[in-house]
Amino acid sequence: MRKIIHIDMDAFFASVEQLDNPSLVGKPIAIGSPGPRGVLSTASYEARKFGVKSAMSSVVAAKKCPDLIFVPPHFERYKEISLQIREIFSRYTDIIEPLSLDEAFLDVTYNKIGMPSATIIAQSIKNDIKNELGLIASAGVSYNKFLAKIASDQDKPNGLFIIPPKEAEDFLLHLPVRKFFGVGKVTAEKFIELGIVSGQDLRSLSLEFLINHFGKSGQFFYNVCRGIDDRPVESQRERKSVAFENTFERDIFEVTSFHRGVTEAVEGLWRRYQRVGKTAKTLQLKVKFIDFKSISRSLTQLHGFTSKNEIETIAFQLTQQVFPLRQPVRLIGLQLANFMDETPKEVQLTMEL
Ligand code: TTP
Ligand code: MG
Repeated sequence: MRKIIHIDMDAFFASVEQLDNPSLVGKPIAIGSPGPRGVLSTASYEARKFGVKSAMSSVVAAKKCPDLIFVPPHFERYKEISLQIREIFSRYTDIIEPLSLDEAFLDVTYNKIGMPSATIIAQSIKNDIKNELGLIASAGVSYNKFLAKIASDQDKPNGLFIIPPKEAEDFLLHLPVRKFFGVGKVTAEKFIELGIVSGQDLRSLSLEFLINHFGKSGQFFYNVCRGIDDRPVESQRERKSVAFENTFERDIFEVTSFHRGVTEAVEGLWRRYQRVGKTAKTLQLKVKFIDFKSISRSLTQLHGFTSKNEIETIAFQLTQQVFPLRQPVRLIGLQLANFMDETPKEVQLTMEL
């Protein structure tokens, strides 16, 4: 039986800003621009009480929380702290798989301090992060990645949640499927359509049914709702790309809907890109048609993509290359790849004041 820890920092960007500017401590703050097109990266827990959260438009956020303080992001600083957090992890194990700047899986089955309890290690990591960096992390502990990831989210902020093997089954039966790691918006909607709400509902379905409805992910869902996930924590794995795909409920054919789809994909991609902490040089547009055939167009710029506007401009240039459409489209995807080796340039949110 393995011992896996998932660590996820609390309100990461916002907490770093509060750390660096004590006048923001205890206040509702949001990372992003207050302008009409601004979208929040995240918000402090003080702001979340008002319903303010990641990916919310700044205008909506300001309505929910009139005292909200907008703070521009400092990506270089988040990256620096992220490396310091990884140094702390490396005191306990070398099997570390970072998922983004603020979260990582650790396999501590065999660890550097010879500690048999993964819970004590998780507590110790949380203490190190608090004492040395002044930041709060939440931790999840279990026997596989899927459960550890869900566990770290259970008790936020400042959480430490353990799912022991004998409790996993019961825990999963009561878990809403939208909390299952790997369930995006489209899958969640599909689950709802099929009347699948809880882990228990999912468990009542046959492998055949799941594969028919969810393709390759069917096998994954079949396993994880039974607490089975054998994926190793991969320390060597380096992120090669970041992507966002938009599948449409109705196939689209005309330019306006296509453009709307691209704009949404840019928004989604930018949200993910900000968390990666690297600068990519290549943007690729993928279009999948109703016959499931796809085409892609890409563009490489040597100085890399550092703003949402830039991604949007190039995405629309690539869009021109796929028109006229030969048949209706069911999916639009955007991907950034070809990361720069050197320290990334400061990625900046376009300030729309
Ligand atoms: P998260 O771990 O999802 O969020 P969080 O750390 O702010 O809050 P918590 O974990 O306590 O719920 O993401 C980590 C950072 O990634 C977050 O601080 C900002 C950035 N981010 C975005 O820029 N856009 C997004 O949509 C999300 C979800 C995160
Ligand atoms: Mg976090």
